[in-house]
Amino acid sequence: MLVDRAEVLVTSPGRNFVTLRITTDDGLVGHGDATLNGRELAVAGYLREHVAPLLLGRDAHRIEDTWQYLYRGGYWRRGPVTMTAIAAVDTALWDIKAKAAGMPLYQLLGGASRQRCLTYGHASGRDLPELFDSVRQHLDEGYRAVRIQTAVPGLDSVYGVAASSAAGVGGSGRYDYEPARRGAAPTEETWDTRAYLRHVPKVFEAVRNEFGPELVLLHDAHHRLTPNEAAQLGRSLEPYDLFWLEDVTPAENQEALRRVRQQTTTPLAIGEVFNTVWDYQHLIREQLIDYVRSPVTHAGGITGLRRLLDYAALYQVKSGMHGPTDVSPVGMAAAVHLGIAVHNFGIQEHMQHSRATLDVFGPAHTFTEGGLAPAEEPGLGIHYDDELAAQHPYEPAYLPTNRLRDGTVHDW
Ligand code: CS2
Ligand code: MG
Repeated sequence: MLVDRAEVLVTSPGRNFVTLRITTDDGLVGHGDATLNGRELAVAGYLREHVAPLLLGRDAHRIEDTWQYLYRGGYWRRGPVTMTAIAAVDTALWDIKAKAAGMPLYQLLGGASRQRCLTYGHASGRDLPELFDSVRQHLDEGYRAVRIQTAVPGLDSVYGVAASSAAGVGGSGRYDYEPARRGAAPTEETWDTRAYLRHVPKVFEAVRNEFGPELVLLHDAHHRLTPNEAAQLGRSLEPYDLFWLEDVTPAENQEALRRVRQQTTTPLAIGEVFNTVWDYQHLIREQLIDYVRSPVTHAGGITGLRRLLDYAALYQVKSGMHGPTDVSPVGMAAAVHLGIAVHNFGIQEHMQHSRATLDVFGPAHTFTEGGLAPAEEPGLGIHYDDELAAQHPYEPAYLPTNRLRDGTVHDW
């Protein structure tokens, strides 16, 4: 079963997506997500110019060999562009192998370890009434866990907070927040850590008072704090029993988490911008975190992420795969197949895609009782509509940037 074609598909139904499609000489088709938010064309170019030509004529069954060939053979290893490109090839080949075997991918990965993958949704609000409204919306839809993001008094716009309910993805009327903005350059936001640290604990107190002790709550600090500020926040949120506090500090310096871990018992999740097990080595071995956030799409695919999760399992660290709208329905399908199979599954992020996106990708996984279950058909369960995709050409879009009040560039 040889690779006959490798196509790089770019479409923009509400937001930009890059997908790799591999077709074998006996007509089997596999898809892999290659979307890197705000840098989409870098991965598309890497695949089109440097990887697709190398795949033609290769044995599609040799997934591990192809992974190593692209990782070691590419000489320049790791990093978001390379590992997203490798992820797309890997996922497409696993899709094909599962179709060749006539079974859903999770069956090939060892079968189901649970009925469904618990997910969390994105609740946000500019004020408490909006936030409560957004939480109720998620509960009405069946979510059992919600991430809480809120505006900060004195700051115009903050990560994770929809400008209004009407601003929801594809005009959904939901408080969904799409971080990437179409345009020729990034928008610029202003950040103030002290204002944020004063405000967030009060919000969680109000949410607990309103919704009680059992609702599963999460929060994303989005890489903005120093280790000591992160320790402060973790400690101030302990009374509200968070499932996790995410990306408290950039963590390029993994040791920085020691300081946070020493100061607070609030569970920590890190890694959506990490691409290989090496980015986590100390974090996992010293159990400085409780959840790894890398998605299939950015961590070298099923092969790369499964290896990372196997390492994490040795230290009782669980999965918490990144699942915003910039992980395409292909990436989400792969996450659900892997998530339902691995033992050390923790939770799956599930920000809902727009109707336009779902129409293009036709994912067959299902959301019931607050969890995602994989499609019960051979492969990943993706039905990509070329005609619809062609109606949504790529448009430049960027993630915002951040500056402190004195103009200093800060982590967004
Ligand atoms: C976020 C993302 O979902 C999350 O946890 O950190 O929304 C992130 O900002 C985007 O994926 C960036 O592309
Ligand atoms: Mg995040």
